[in-house]
Amino acid sequence: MSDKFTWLEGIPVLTKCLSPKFLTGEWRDFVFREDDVLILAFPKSGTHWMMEILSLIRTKGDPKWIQSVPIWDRSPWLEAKNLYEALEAQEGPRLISSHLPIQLLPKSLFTSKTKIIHLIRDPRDVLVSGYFFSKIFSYTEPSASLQVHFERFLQGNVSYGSWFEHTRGWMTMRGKENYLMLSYEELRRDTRSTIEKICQFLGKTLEPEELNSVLKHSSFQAMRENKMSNYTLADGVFVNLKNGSFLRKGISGDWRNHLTVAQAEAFDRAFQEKMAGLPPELFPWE
Ligand code: PPS
Repeated sequence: MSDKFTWLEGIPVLTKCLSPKFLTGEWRDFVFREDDVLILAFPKSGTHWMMEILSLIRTKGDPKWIQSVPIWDRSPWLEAKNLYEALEAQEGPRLISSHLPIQLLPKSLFTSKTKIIHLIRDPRDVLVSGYFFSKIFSYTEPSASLQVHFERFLQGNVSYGSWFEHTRGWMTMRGKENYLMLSYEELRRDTRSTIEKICQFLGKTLEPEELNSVLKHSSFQAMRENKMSNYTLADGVFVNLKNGSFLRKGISGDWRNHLTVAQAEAFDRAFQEKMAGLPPELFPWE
């Protein structure tokens, strides 16, 4: 792991992406509010999809907001440069995004009623998505090969550390009233019901045509075409889109097209070992 990373309590996070407040320790004083909604996901788990859905639920399906304001301003990253400062100044209700592991969240989160939506995804798809993302991301070197990326992922030597520890950590929140765990897989399988579940958790009601509009404007195709969400605004700065798309494939199970049988078996063994003791039904993929 290169010096492009800052180690926050043992977790590697890209220095260029971090708010200076994370370097000085001031992040610990960030105050969560009870009307905040926090989207929490390990990188490449569908965070932006959830950001788009929550933006659209907020506007009752009206696409004006998502088509005029960049996604990172609608749901700023807690840990990111500039956005942290913007969040502190923002009037509520705020949508906040983060990839941080639970131990790096400001303590105020755990005494507030902030609603937390934790999105998980089959880690094999997270790994593959992250490998392709490394080819378009300007702040890191592309992974030399999928095998190199595979090994780094299993060792937790990727941005935000170990998927396994990250997931186990956030899952300790299960059973708390203000915590909802969802999977990318259920969101793909039955987007409508999952959005209804989100609305129920947030205490929001949508009319049928409003729900239809949320579905329509948060679809993979719609997001790919929305320049406020597809990162074309950050092309040449944060990403190099000549090497691929930010919204790449948007499917479940793409790992089958990329991992060898030996890699898939090794992954399976690591998963069984690292996630031992957790109910298998928490992980709705095969
Ligand atoms: S990031 O950069 O870490 O915040 O990435 P993140 O947003 O968490 O995850 C990116 C993957 O989510 C897919 N995506 C979607 N899938 C289905 N439908 C919609 N609307 C959607 N929006 C984003 C995106 O394509 C990345 O997955 P891959 O497998 O690479 O396509």
